[in-house]
Amino acid sequence: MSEFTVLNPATEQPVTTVAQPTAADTDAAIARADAAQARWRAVAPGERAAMLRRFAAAVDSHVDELADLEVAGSGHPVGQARWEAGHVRDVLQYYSAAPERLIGQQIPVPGGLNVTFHEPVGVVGLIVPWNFPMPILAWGMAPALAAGNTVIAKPAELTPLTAIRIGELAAEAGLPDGVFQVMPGKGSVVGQRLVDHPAVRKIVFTGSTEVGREIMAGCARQIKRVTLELGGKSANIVLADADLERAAATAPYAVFDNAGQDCCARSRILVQRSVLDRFMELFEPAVKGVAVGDPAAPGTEMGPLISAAHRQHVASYVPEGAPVAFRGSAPAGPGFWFPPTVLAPVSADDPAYTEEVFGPVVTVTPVEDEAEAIAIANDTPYGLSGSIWTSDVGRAIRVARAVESGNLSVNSHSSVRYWTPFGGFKQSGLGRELGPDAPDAFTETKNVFIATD
Ligand code: TAP
Repeated sequence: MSEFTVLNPATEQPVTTVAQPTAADTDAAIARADAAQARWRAVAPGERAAMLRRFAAAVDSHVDELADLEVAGSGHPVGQARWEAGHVRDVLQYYSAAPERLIGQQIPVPGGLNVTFHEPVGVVGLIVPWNFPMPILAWGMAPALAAGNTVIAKPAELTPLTAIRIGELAAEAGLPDGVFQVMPGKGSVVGQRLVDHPAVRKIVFTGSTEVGREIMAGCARQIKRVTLELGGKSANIVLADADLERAAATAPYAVFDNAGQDCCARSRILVQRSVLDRFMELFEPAVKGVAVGDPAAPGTEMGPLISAAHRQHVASYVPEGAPVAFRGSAPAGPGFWFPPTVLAPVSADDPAYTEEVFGPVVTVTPVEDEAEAIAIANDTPYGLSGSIWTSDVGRAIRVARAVESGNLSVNSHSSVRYWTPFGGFKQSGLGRELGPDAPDAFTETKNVFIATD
């Protein structure tokens, strides 16, 4: 079995090595998951709920340990990493209520009784990217398990540590053998096998649109169920009647959080021309005030990028002569650092303006009015997220309804709340995660008619 060395992105030093499973190891895990599925779905709903609550409690008592692993292995600022570990607990807790609420329907029909059941789909393959290893794992794992499925999670090769630990905590909390397994390894080996193996009945994939397209094509061969959460190029629309102080103070965090490695990053700021100068005056100190540095230090707001290769990719969007309006700071020395960078004015064909950068780079573009803001916001193959700043309630609703995007926030930058559905329009994805209906995406509706005559 080969090994992968996990690097600390803030120091470039090795953290640990992780064994890489082969395709045959993956097949063995799928066989275990398949065998466990019949037993797991037969566990009484109340008992399944109790097991998920014990799993949540186990995560809760290891929040600091999980956060430290994410700081070391992914470079996330420790405050954010603690929030992420707590989020795993909360998502498990939320969906622990689902087993006892998988309620079907009784439908009036002639000649008998008609009822529907929500049956688990079976073995679920969960393919997770490196940018939010813990939250994205939880969004698939918790509702899938609650609905009676068994789950094999494949974390990104670069960031497997927290998923491996969460897998151990599941076992310690008493989840039966084979119900939840973590298979760190290459997408081209483990991930591909999950897509190709007929015993895996559903794939939940988060990652790039490019790989997502291949996964969807692979699933199509077996009519395998698939949920996709893909890229984004979201707009932060600041209209002239907005609270400019708040809009400018919060805009850096809407794109530089997680060093911009966020599918929901509002990487295109669209500002009504009449307030552009004032917005930029306020935005500059806000960008320069972002605390970039050691992720283990409590006050840090932004850490490094995930890898040297990714930093090179992000840097390609800011070539020599790029229209840099202003930049924040970044430490010198080892680590995959890249400073918060504001580009303005940008041309309409600048790749930084048209493509997902997935790094701390934002463009600022003037718009004449509401209509132009909507047109530009929608002029992208993506449609995941976005923000609208205005003090006019009617206008906020009008713009929110017109922007082709799955998750919008008004006078805030909220995207992901586990109580509400999350997912993308257009090439940002397929299906929804989270919210009260998430377990349904892991079930098949079965209709049963019982003759009474
Ligand atoms: P990808 O390269 O697409 O990788 C995502 C996951 O897929 C990784 O676990 C990867 O494994 C695996 N994978 C790669 N090739 C595969 C294959 N042929 N078959 C099965 N699995 C395969 O993305 P990334 O670089 O990790 O993440 C960045 C991208 O993801 C960005 O474009 C971002 O927008 C998007 N993203 C979207 C969202 C949402 S919620 N919409 C959230 C996070 C990220 P390896 O680690 O071995 O490559």
